[in-house]
Amino acid sequence: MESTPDSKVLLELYSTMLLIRRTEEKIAERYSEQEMRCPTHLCTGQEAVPAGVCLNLTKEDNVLSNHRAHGHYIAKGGNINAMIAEIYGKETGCSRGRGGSMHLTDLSVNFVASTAIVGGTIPLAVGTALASRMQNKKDVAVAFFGDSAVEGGVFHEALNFAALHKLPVLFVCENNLYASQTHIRERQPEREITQLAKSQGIAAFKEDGNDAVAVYTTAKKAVEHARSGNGPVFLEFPTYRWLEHVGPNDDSKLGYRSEKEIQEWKARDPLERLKKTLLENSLATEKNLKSIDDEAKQKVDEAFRFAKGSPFPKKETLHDYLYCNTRHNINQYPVSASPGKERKISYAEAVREATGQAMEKDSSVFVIGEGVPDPKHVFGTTTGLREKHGRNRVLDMPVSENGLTGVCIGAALKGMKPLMVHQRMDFLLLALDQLVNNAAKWHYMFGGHASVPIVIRAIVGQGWGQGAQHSQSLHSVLSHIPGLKVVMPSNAYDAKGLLMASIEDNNPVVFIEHRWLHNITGYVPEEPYALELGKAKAIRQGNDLTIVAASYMTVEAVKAASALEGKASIEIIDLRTVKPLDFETIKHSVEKTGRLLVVDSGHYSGGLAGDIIARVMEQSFNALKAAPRRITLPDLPTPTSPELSRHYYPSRLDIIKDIGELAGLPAKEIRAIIESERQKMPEKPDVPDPGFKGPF
Ligand SMILES: Cc1ncc(C[n+]2csc(CCOP(=O)(O)OP(=O)(O)O)c2C)c(N)n1
Ligand SMILES: [Mg+2]
Repeated sequence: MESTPDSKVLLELYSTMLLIRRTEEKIAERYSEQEMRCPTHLCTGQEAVPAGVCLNLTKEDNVLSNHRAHGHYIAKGGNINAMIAEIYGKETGCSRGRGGSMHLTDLSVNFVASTAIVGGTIPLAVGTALASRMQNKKDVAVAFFGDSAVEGGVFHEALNFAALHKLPVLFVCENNLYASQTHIRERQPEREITQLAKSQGIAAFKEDGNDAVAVYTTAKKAVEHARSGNGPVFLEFPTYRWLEHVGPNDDSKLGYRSEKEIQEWKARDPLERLKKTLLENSLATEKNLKSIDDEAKQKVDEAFRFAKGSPFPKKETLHDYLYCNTRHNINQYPVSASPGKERKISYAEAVREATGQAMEKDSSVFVIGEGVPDPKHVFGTTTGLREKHGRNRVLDMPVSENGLTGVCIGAALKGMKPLMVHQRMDFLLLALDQLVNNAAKWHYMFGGHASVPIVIRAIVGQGWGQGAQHSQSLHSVLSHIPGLKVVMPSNAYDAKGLLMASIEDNNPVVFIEHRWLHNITGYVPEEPYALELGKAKAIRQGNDLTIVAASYMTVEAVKAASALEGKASIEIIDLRTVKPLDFETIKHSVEKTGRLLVVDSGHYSGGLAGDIIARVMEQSFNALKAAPRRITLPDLPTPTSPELSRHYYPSRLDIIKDIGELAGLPAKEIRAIIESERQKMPEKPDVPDPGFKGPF
């Protein structure tokens, strides 16, 4: 039999639970006034779990939660005035009114975040634990989630990684039997949820979630286990929410759960149970408990007064907190500087050198990715890094793209700088949830309170039979997402400078490398340097026509322009970063030349090329001498047959043809130039550069 915690602990448990209860009651009471205008998931009936778990934590321990977060926030010591102000959408809210009830944060007590995507913060909690480990700290992390979260892949990915690295994490499942209005038996087979964790080698326990003392004592042992370096623990606490899934109302008439069931659970009210224990054991008097209640009510009243009296964010601040500032510590090369002439290395070597130098300069940088330390070293871009920087900073990765992106985000939130590597951009698609819902949103959604300095390298493996799932160039998809930066260097010099800048940047950056560029050499200074993100570069000056290109298509554009030397004066703008887009440089060039050809390695519809042309039409229409054109991939998945690929991938030949038509050059001459260029191209036309030696 467990020894009962002392009266101080029990009274603390009671006052936290009561504060949560009174807060939720007041929200419910005021909700219909329509002053709180965001979805609000109340936890009335479930108070024992947050109170019992969090009472075992230190201020430094990290807590992450889900949509039903008020209890966790309060129990971790979050500022209740700021929480209510957040629900009211006020500037004084904990996320400055940008997040609402589902996006609470209070970093002063390491309540890291709550979010609206089921399961979404579980890997982040694991990431904060990874950061603690890397920083030699003793903090534990807690992920609170509901019973439906165990149905999602990211849950299993997070548990797998936490178990693999024996990270100090508590996975706390509040099993209230329902996901919205759907009973657990409609969603899960008849087995214990704890089995899921046990099968991953994780210690797992189930305890009555309406018994605050049981929750407290179970969590206490779990926290000790994790803090002592014995790895993660999974806790399931069956409990019950009294009110509707979202909103302030009783929903007993909706029909998805019976009145009898609700009444049975209400009879097991965790507050009443603890009150009974306190009184029966003479640990408190009715008077003591009344004064705790009065204090809770006072705090809640004050929080509502504060929230109602606070101002809304000013409309001028709508655009604030999209990106956070970065102060670069390494040399900033002006974009116009000519690169060092002393040494030529390949694009892949430039990426490796940038990574190694960033790791030397900043001990918070670590590299993680499938195959990063394996003998192929992600095509030579990570060779030697593990030997130099060790296993703790150069990690191989389970094949869990979404979960591990979440882990990296969590680590980034706690001061680490993860560099994640995907051998194929297609695999990044599995991580869109974490990348788009979390990394991209975080700074804005939490009112600028936190940033996610994460770099994700994604290699585009076009050609050589890569096929539909090993070749996609999805920069347009990513560019659509506010909050991300998307970088696409075309040469070794830019690759090094832009990667170093990306690693220093405090925002999430996707760094896209075209596989065909990896073996191309260029002049690269040996010392560390950073090139400004968001700045395009005119890499060739001209007056007749502007080509806008990025990544590998810049190479093709240069070859086309060289073939037309003396026939047309062509300016080439290498975008280098496609989000944020340096439209000013494009505009300036097009207003000079009057003709525009955009050459893009993405698809035709909804793409970067169409976006650039639309902006030119909007802003520089009168300067145009001809309708702008674009060369893109067709709107088709990639075929593998070399014969089909030849017609699928555009090349310098297509560029020459379009330039000829746009600039009104004699068709016969253009045909002759195309023919002569065709002779120079490699035998297998889907392998465009002789330096390219196949995919591996
Ligand atoms: C990935 C995802 N799918 C669907 C939803 C819609 N949704 C919001 S809450 C919820 C149910 C959550 O149930 P549970 O995890 O058991 O937590 P509870 O609400 O019971 O506390 C669902 C499905 C979502 N937010 N995220
Ligand atoms: Mg539930």
